Parts: sequence; structure tokens; C-alpha cells
Amino acid sequence: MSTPKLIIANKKYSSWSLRPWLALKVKQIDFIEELSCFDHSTNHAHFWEFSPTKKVPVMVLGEQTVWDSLAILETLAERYPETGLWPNDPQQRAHARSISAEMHSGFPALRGECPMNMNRRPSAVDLSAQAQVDIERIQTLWADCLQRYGGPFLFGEFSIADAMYAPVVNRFEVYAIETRPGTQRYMAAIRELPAWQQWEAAGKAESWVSEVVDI
Ligand SMILES: N[C@@H](CCC(=O)N[C@@H](CS)C(=O)NCC(=O)O)C(=O)O
Repeated sequence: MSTPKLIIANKKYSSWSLRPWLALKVKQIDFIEELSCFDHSTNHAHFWEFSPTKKVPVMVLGEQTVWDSLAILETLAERYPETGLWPNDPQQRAHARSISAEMHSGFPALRGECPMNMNRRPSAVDLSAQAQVDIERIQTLWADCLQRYGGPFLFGEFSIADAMYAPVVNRFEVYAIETRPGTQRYMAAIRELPAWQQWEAAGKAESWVSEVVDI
């Protein structure tokens, strides 16, 4: 089996890149990492060289290119079933898929108003009513999972659902969002992961600063 290559962008900002990268690291799957930095002056035109959508992340498996974070994670779950990227139990798996898809296609207000930034000094911003709704919904669905499955991760063990929500942990922290005690315990579990700490340190060390809010 060929070693997967994951092409990502700047760790400071690229929330979609973080998701499969974190899953690969937490599950200790061997992979080749390639960093392709954002370039607003060309609207990231160099991404066309490897990405059919001009977006990252992209995973290369031999001759095959897989794009879009959730498709990459699904492909990894299929390729490495022993790593438990999805819960074993079919009902839990359906639940994990539902909340992962909800993250993938939802919460545009929170994502737009609070972009991931690994190097932002925590401070509050004015949030729209819709962003507040997004924040409440995320906390409720996290609380439901943690209560039903016992934590410390959403489905007990780390799964794709945690990878999908990982950027929210940074957003809640660096925009100083008031959170419930259960949310704080879950955020601590994610932040204690050595893989999280590795990504965060690398993101903080990047010197490039984006002038664009939503990348
Ligand atoms: N739905 C895609 C979104 C990917 C995405 O928007 N990636 C951003 C970086 S985090 C990007 O490549 N932006 C460059 C562009 O849109 O030109 C996924 O889940 O992978």
C-alpha cells in the first residue's frame, strides 16, 4: 500500500487542512506531508497544479487524488479500518457521520466571523446573532455526545467527528467565547493531544500574515 501524501496550507490558518492532518497524526498513520502556502497575490493559483478545486487539503494515493477534507477522512477510514476513525457501533457511526456532515456544510456565521488563527491573542469580537446560534448548537451537540458516550472525545475514542470539530476548539479559544464547563473539558482533551500541540506550535511559528479574513 502506498504511503499517503497530504498536501496542506499554512498551519496558522488552514482549518480544512488541520482536520485530516490531525486524524493521521492521532491515529499514527504514516504519511508524507507537503506544505503549499497561500498566496493571495495570485489567488493561490499554484493550487491548480495538484488540486482539481484549487483548494487544500488534497491527499495523493499513488495515482489517485482525493480532495475535500471529509472525502479524505472517509478514504482513510476505509483504508485503515483498524484505527477506528469511525465508531464501530453502526448507530454511533451514523451519529458521528451526521455531526461531521453538519460541520462540513454548516456554521457559516461562526466560520466567517471567527476564522481559525493559531497565533491570535485571545480577545472577544462582536458576534452576529447567527454566530451565537452556531456556538450554542455546537455546544449542545458536543454535550449530547459527551454525555451519551462518556468522553473524553465525542465518541469516547478520537474519531473523524473530533477531527471535523477541531478548528472550533481554536475559534472558541482565540475569540474568547464564553463556553459551558463541559465544552471546556472537551476543548482541554483536544488541546492535550500531542498532535494538536505540534500543529499549534508550527502554526504560531509561521511568519506569513493573511490580509484576508476567510481562507
Ligand atoms: N470543502 C473543502 C474546503 C477546502 C477549503 O476551502 N480550503 C481553503 C483553505 S482552508 C482553500 O484551499 N482556499 C483556497 C481557495 O479557495 O482558493 C474541504 O473540506 O476540504
